[in-house]
Amino acid sequence: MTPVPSRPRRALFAAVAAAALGFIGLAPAPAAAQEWRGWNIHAADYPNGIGMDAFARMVGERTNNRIRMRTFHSAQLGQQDEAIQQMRLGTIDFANFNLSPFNNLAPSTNVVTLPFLFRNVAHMQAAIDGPTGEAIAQDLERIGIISLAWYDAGARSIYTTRAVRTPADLRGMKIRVQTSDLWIDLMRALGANPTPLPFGEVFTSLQSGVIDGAENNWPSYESTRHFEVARFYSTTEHSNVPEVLAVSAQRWNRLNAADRAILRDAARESAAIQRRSWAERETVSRQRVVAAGVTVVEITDRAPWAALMEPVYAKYASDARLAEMVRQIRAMP
Ligand code: BDP
Repeated sequence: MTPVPSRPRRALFAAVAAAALGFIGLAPAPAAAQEWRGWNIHAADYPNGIGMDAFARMVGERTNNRIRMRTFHSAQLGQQDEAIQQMRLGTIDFANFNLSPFNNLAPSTNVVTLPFLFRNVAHMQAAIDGPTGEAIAQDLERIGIISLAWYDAGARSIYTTRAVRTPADLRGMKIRVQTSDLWIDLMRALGANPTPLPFGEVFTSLQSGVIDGAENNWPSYESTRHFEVARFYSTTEHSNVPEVLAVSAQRWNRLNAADRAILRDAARESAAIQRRSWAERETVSRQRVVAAGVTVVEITDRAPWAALMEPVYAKYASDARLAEMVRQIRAMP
């Protein structure tokens, strides 16, 4: 006869059984769980941070936490150039990058960086969501970076410590640029003295007078507080270079087709979230800096600026493949 467990023993038995069932039923198999580290240059509440966190959450939910993603915001894992190297080595698993730091590594990224190419953000989005984006994704894959979706970065304009109304006003001014040959030549063609620096060094460099200005969109100008030290924002809107939400090929190559589809879908959905948040933040950022007393120099006639860009096109868009990409972008309705 099987002895019936006494009351306390029955309770213990039930508790152990429940714990075992709970473990089997709820906890993910520990061996299969992956921890992914994400890099973000911006703060968590910036549109890109909001997009990346949404991406991570969706991937976690849809893989039952087999893929657990955590984004390290505010450049905790280093500046952009280092983060790109780390992605290629596989020590960072996913990230949101601006495409300009790829200019020297992936030729087609030069096309979307080119000055005064896109008529507006809608034009840029149509290009990057179409064949232009596919060409860039191919080039990035060759250097170990898998593009999943494209994030907005608005239009970039020049901001300075004294008012700039015409290219002549820029002559000899030290203007910070991202680390890219195209950016150096672009600033030179405008008559300025280009100074490549990591994003995180711009504030102190403005403060100490190492540079006289930089260029960026409204949200970056505001969130970095650069507006406190460079009080003039000239709406040159010279580049609409977009951004990528990407994963390391090291990780990607080990994923099965089903998980790849989960990541792609989540990335696209996160881009829709980022773009909505971007549109709102552009307005808010502009209002904030104006309220803080920044002088906005409205550039209404961009023709004199665009006219100076001819050498940049000659150098970066003359190769047959890139010239064709430019032609197709210009021909878009
Ligand atoms: C911001 C981009 C960021 C760049 C930064 C820069 O979102 O990725 O690092 O500009 O100018 O708009 O370095």
